Amino acid sequence: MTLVEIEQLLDQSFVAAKGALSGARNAAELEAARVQFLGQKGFIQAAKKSVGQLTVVDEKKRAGKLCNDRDRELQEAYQHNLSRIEQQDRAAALAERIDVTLPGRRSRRGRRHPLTTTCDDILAVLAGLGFQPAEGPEVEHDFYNFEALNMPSDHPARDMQDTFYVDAGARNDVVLRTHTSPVQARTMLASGKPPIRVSCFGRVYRKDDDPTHSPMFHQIEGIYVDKEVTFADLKGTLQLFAERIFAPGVKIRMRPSFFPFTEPSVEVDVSCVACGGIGHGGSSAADDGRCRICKGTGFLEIMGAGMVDPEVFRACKLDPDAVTGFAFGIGIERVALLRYGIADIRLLYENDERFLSQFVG
Ligand code: 2NL
Repeated sequence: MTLVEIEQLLDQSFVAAKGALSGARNAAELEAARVQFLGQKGFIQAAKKSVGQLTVVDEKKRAGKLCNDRDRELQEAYQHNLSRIEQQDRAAALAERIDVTLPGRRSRRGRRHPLTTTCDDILAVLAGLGFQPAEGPEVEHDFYNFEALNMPSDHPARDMQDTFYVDAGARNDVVLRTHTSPVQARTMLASGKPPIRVSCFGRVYRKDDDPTHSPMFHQIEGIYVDKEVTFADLKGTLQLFAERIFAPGVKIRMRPSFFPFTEPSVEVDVSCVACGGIGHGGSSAADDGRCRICKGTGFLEIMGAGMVDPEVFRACKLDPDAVTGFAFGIGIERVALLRYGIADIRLLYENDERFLSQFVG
């Protein structure tokens, strides 16, 4: 290269090099520019090599000085920008640092849903009486949901109006369980050997939808099967159950009723928790003086119960001449509404934080 060519090279590349070294926005960009322009393969090094090949001493001096001037200026631009980027990175790191002296953010504690609390409490009382908790499928066969429970195919409770049928291809005998009884039927069939004492809980489904009925609700059923289980055993069990769920001293009352799976069948009431069974006066009295919880009757219906029907034992492969048993079914929503004085069942399903936060459970 001639002197003129070296000068041209230094002039042409200088502007781009200075722009890149001064304009790099971060450490990576700056390093790339340094390698490109100031590195071994950069134009400064190329120019310096050519200077060594010049033969005229005067030209060599001039070209050498120009090389060194350009080199120094670019090194300065590099150093200047490097300091700026380092400063910028330190500031960013500082901004991210955690101030351990700041007060912590309080995370709000969740609580159990009133239905969960009610269900857990009922299961705990039943466990204390020897009932083992059991669960089963919510999508059930007609056999376990109806047939095994003495509800043959022409039984009105199977009516399309009450039961959700599941589209199961060729089969037309798959339902959403309408009660938790199929779990007991399965338990009897699986165990085959009394004593059997289980509590079955979970979601059940019926084609109901109005202010007091939801198409999905929760049930707990209990069954006790053994030699010589009597109606007196049922009564004693339910008396103890009511006292533990509501309060010591509550009375229970049985009224004749009908269920396909029990004979005899009863409806079970407890004395009203609001008026103490009197039916009027006190803090629960409405304008007409009658208790607004029990509507003046002094009692609240909480469950259905009865002695297991012999036909149920037969369907579940137990000998009705050898064993007897009692069973009962509780609607959990109804008990929760009574316990907490909740007026509308829909509040239990809306998950409104303002409602749920009132329950300590
Ligand atoms: C109600 C009535 C009841 C049963 C459920 C039952 C289960 C088997 C055999 C016999 Cl496997 N009975 N369950 C018995 C009587 C009443 O529930 O109104 N529940 C909310």
